[in-house]
Amino acid sequence: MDKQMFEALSAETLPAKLGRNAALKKTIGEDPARWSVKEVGDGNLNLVFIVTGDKGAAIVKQALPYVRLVGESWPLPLKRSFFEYHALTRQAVRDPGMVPEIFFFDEAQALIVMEFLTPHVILRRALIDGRQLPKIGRDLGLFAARTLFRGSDLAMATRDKKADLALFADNIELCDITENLVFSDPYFEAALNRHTTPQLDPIVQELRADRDLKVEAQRLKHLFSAKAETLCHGDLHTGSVMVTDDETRVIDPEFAFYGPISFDVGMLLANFWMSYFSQSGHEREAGSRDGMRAYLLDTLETVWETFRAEFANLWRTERKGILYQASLFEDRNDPLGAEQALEIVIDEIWREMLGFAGVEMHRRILGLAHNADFETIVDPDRRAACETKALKLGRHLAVNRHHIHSLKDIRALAERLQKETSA
Ligand code: SR1
Ligand code: MG
Repeated sequence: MDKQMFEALSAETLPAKLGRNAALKKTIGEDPARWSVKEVGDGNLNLVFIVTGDKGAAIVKQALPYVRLVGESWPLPLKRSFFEYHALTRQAVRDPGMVPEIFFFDEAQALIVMEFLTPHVILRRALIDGRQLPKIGRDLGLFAARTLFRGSDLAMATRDKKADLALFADNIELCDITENLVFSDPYFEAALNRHTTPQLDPIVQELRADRDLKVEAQRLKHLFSAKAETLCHGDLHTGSVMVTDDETRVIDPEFAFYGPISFDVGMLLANFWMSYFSQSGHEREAGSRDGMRAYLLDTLETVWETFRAEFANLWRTERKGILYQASLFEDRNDPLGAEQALEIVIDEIWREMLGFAGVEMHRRILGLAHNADFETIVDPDRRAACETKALKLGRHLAVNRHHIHSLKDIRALAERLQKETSA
């Protein structure tokens, strides 16, 4: 392909345009005339092709110069592909085996050729179908702890951290999307907002008039924009995870940026809580998804407990970066000092994580980018009843996060909300 001029691929043009690509030929077969190509992108931004040949298959992911969900009226730079590539290479080192293998990257064409994960499915789809995946809680907890600890000032030397911070600082437009879509738009009449109407109108009014909530949302936005403590995935929801019963893989880190350790964890847990409240919109008869609901709450507890335990393990074994040097604690025969600091750091992550989870639940129901958990509930009354419960829990998490001490307490509230019959 022409190295300079960006050209968007199509299923028809791909074999001719990439027919001489060595990585693709090696993976799927030498003869492009025998390749079959299917465009499968169902995300908000990019083209995704499955290319199959005599030898196998690969994914070709290409960024478009605009937001696919909205169209050409919302331009978006191609460089997000560069950040996705660099985030994937770092995650592959920090938690081996958890992200797809990259075969080829072309910056000018904003194109990544990567491993085709099969028979994996998107975790969000599996949860909508009521599937209970046994490994995801532990795998995702480990992934979050390893990538977030190892990408932070706790593990990195100052030169490496600053260089990486500078590299990812240019992911401006995608951070701008999150700053607006997650932390501000849901709380006023932003042009692209939508919600289930008229059913949610009263609660939407209430949330937009909620001063405490708006202040908390802005404090969280402040953390997002100013607390550059680690390389975050940036969009870690259940649509960014692919699963089988035995394997978990994390995809799509194009929103990668240096931000709070708590951000990815909060986003992820929010998506399990939303799945929890959406289950009654998918069950054939009342109560038939009780087991699934319990599984989701158990799983999010496993994510958090695994994250916390692995973070503590890395704190004790890999804390060689800028912060909380061993020379102040362990090396001076004061390991308890390091433990005291660990407790404070984890507590701060916990309180921030709850807030990020709260606003993520709001924006997926009130903003531009909704999620399939709720969107696939066809009956609007039923959908609104599920969404209302998630909005209430989101408000509680965002506003009361400094006074919530355990996931057990949140579980009790979620179960109580679930039992409420009316919207
Ligand atoms: C305009 S982009 C909307 C959303 O899609 C991505 O997956 C991110 O979650 C973003 O907020
Ligand atoms: Mg994505």
